[in-house]
Amino acid sequence: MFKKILIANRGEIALRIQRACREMGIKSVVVYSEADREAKYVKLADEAVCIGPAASAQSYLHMPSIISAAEVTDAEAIHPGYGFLSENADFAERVEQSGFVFIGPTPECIRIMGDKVSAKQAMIKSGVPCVPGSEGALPDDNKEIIRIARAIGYPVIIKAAGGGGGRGMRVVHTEAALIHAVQTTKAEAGAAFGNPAVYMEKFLEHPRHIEIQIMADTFKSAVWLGERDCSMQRRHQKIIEEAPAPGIPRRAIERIGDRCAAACKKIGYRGAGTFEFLYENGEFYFIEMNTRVQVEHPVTEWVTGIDIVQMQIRVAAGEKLPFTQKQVQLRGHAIECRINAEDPVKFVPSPGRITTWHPPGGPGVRVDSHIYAGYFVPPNYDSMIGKIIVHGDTRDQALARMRTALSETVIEGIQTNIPLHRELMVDAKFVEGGTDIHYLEHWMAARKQR
Ligand code: MV4
Repeated sequence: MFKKILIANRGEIALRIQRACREMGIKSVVVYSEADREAKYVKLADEAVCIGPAASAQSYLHMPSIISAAEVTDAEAIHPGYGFLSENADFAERVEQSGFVFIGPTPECIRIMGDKVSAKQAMIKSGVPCVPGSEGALPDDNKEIIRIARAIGYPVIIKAAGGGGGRGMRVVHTEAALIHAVQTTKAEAGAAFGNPAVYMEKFLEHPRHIEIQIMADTFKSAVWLGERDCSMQRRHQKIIEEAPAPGIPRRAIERIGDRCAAACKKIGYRGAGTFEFLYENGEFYFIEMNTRVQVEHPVTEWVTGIDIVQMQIRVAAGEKLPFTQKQVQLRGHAIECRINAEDPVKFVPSPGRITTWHPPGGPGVRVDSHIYAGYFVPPNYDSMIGKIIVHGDTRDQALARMRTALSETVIEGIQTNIPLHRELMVDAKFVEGGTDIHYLEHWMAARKQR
């Protein structure tokens, strides 16, 4: 096992990784920007290295500074967390070329999944069902593009190969709008991702976002750890996640989970990963794969009893997965609410100093957060400041526990989205379960009317 790991991230996930290291007897080095210098999790680490100014481009995204920090502290491995450099294949490559272990999949796997066209082709080859669409990138010939759209049937969606997570997409409802939409999406993709390639899919109008967590070792073992329902989102930012997904037959989930695990073996995947699906009319359609640990990993940890971050570290150190698919048993129900420092109505960020922090507690409540009374939320990064996760024997018990947890939580000095979560936890349709990806935005539009 590693003696020392460098954590190339900040905030709650840096603290989460640090906790995993401490539990495993591994020393941790945290890197920090000038904006994070005073944060308690930085002081709590065994070692801390300043890697530059507040701006991410000059610190958490600056590869030479991070690799130098690993060199001067004699770390053996680098954990990238989520966001920042976590899905940057060039970074993974430079980490390995500098003699460190990258805690994640190979640069080749990251690269394949980063290009959404090659990711989809890899999935089709591995037997994972995908949204019907173009075979690979769209050709230049307009007649051919029109023919492809007719074969798929309107509405269609044009997506950038270099996009993902909702960036670089355009829905097209009629043939009259098609060519202009393709050209515009290509131009934007070229400018934003340095890759003008786009592809086309049937546009699904009312899907749910269901994802499968997988974990693979370097000994050809790969397992899936259940699903998460992440449909409650706004502008591609998830705010509530839960496991299991309400109302989806277990057999259907098991079929798709087994396909994901088989695909991992086929492509030589290593570490933690997530297959994202759209789920509509009883069918799963692959859209993207994430090659990192995700914000919402705790809900899976709680229903499986598996520590995903520890498992990432073990697999990266060359250990075998200590369990088989049969030994993965799901128990109860978990729900996560992401706590953002933002105006609960207008959603504008609300950075500043937290004066009061009273976290919730009691049976079945977990809080993953780096905040404390006196903590300054910097304006330079994502507004998520932590997560409240609850578990119960049933979904109803988990919901009750989340309502209690949210009622106990006090954050003063900044605005947060906790009032929004309190409303959603008693919303009839959410309580019923199974709302689609558009539900929250429609709900908010209706709330505005009131
Ligand atoms: C889609 C889709 C409907 N049909 N693809 C948005 C993020 C990116 N991961 C893929 N996205 C979508 N792809 C087809 N063929 C609808 C979305 C989508 C979405 C997906 C997941 C979660 C939230 C979403 C919000 C709007 C659109």
